[in-house]
Amino acid sequence: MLKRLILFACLLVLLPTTALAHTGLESSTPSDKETVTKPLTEIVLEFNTPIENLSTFTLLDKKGQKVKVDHIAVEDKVLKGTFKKPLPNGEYMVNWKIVGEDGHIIERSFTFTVKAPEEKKLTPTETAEKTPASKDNKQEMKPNKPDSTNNDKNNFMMYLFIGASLVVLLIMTTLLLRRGK
Ligand SMILES: [Cu+2]
Repeated sequence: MLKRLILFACLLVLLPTTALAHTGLESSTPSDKETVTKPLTEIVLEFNTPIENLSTFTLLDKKGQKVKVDHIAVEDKVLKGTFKKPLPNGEYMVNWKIVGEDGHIIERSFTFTVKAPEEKKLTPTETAEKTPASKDNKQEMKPNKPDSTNNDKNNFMMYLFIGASLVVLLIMTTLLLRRGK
């Protein structure tokens, strides 16, 4: 009886932790704040769990205008957008919105810059005098949603669950030990 109760209490502690491990972005190509120096025709986002088919992303340029993504596909953990033509040079923001394994909707964004040599302008002279990537171009585009908001909320809920479960466990053990004496 005692063993069973303790086992039950342990499960109480463990269950919420697994249930609350939300799906998150594992990696992306381009990655956050990356400057891509080759023609870019796809954006790939990899998550830490499989994601639902409803998952998608939008791409914005520096002015905040939507850039058309020709095709977006979800496969297991990967969300991939492809373009028929390479993206013009400039700064971009990816706003992704996915439905994770546990059914939670998670929204975040990241930025990247495309600075590929443009085919027409690529004369031998110009290739020779490649301008080094200036650093002041990188800034400006701040994600409209700070990455931390959702995470903080989720983490708080997780700690709340764990905390509550620990209290329950503690009370149960104390009661059981007392009764045993
Ligand atoms: Cu979740």
